[in-house]
Amino acid sequence: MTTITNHMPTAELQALDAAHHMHPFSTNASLAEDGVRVITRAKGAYLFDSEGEKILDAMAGLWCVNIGYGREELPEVAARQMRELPYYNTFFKTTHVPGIALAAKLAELAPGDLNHVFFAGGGSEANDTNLRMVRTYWAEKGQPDKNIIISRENAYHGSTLGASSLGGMSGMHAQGGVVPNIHHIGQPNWWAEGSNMSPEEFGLARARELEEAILELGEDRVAAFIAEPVQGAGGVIVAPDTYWPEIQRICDKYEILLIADEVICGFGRTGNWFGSQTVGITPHIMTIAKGLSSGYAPIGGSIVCDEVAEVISKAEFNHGYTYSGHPVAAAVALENLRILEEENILDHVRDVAAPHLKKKWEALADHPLVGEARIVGMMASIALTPDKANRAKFASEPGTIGYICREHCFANNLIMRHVGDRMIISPPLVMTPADIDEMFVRIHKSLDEAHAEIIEKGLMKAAS
Ligand code: PXG
Repeated sequence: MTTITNHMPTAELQALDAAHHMHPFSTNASLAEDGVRVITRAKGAYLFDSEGEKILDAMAGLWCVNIGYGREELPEVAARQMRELPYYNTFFKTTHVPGIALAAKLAELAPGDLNHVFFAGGGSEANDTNLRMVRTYWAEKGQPDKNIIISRENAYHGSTLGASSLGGMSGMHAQGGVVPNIHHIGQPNWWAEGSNMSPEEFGLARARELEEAILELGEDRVAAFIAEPVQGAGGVIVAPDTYWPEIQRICDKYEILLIADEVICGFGRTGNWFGSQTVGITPHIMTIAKGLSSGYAPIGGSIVCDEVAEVISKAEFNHGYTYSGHPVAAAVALENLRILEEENILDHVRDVAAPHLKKKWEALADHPLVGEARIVGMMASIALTPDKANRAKFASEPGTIGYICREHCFANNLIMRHVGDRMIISPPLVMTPADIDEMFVRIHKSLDEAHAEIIEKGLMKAAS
């Protein structure tokens, strides 16, 4: 492999970055002070930085590099497609072969009658599509007032104004406002919010908030419910077992469209092609992105069921992106799906990687800093706590302890993220047991060091 090594010294790159590059979800002034890490290349589950450090990427980039870094087939396909047809649109009575082939392949992989694909550049755009699509669906059926979408607090559905309005991140709502007619119910986060209910009771109670909201808002006003099968960016929140069957019952009873946001859960992350299959739901629309191309090219979309697609097909749908179904991104995604399928990577997840990870992950609950340890397939979280018997929160500002822990991970060349005081991972699906063992060496070291620092600073204190 040829490697670009003749880049500028790290300090110069950092200075240029600080001067000109605005980073997402960051306080850019303090980033500029601290200096960013410059990632220069990657292979398998490992990143390399401009200082030559080798870093274990337990987040698969941003939950997306499912097949791992450095697969030669994808750049080859991309180069071939760029030479043949680098770009054309699908707007005006035209189409192209990669777009056709990818839509057909997704219809084959998706469960039930999810047979139609509307492409987007990523997950946020796809959720904006969904917002317009479900409202258009009910308007076409003569119910234009059936336009409220119910979502959940602490959900993440993307960063555009539409997608972030669907999401339940209050910090995002505060910057730039929200799209009207979106209503939020509570999230099924038993550890943080279950008070003295059992997980099963709490799962039912949180699902029934959907029914209560529908009854309060009016059945004739609610168009759809959107949710991630497992909340990702919210902290890998795994709902209690009672939750999803009740959600499905309520959507069926009140004829509410169910949108499963599969941007993280899709393409093997939970051990099935889609998280909906893992949690046992039948959505009308699935949002896809990330693992669709393993992050090698930006592409997302909505996979839509026969009924919704048929109704939409009768109207002119005034919606689309320049890069909807971009031929290079579509060709790369197809090649990624071929690798996932032909190399039986889902079997590897189910039979090898996820069971190995699960055994070790659940044992983390014995660590003095760790409360619950949750895992589904290859996405997992731990809740840090000063007092696990009482599921206590820390007295410090939320996120303080998680940040300390993350800094130790970073120093130990491990990318493990924090969301508040939860630590999360979502590693490449192709991790071997040896990679996983190496990851746990770094996790244990980081947790132990974080624990020592937290004690030393007098922060091992519960909120009153
Ligand atoms: N839905 C879900 C469930 C996501 O996780 C999106 C939609 C938006 O996709 P795009 O491709 O537009 O980014 C996402 C993206 C984090 C983090 O901090 C997570 C995402 C994006 C950025 C940061 O964990 N998920």
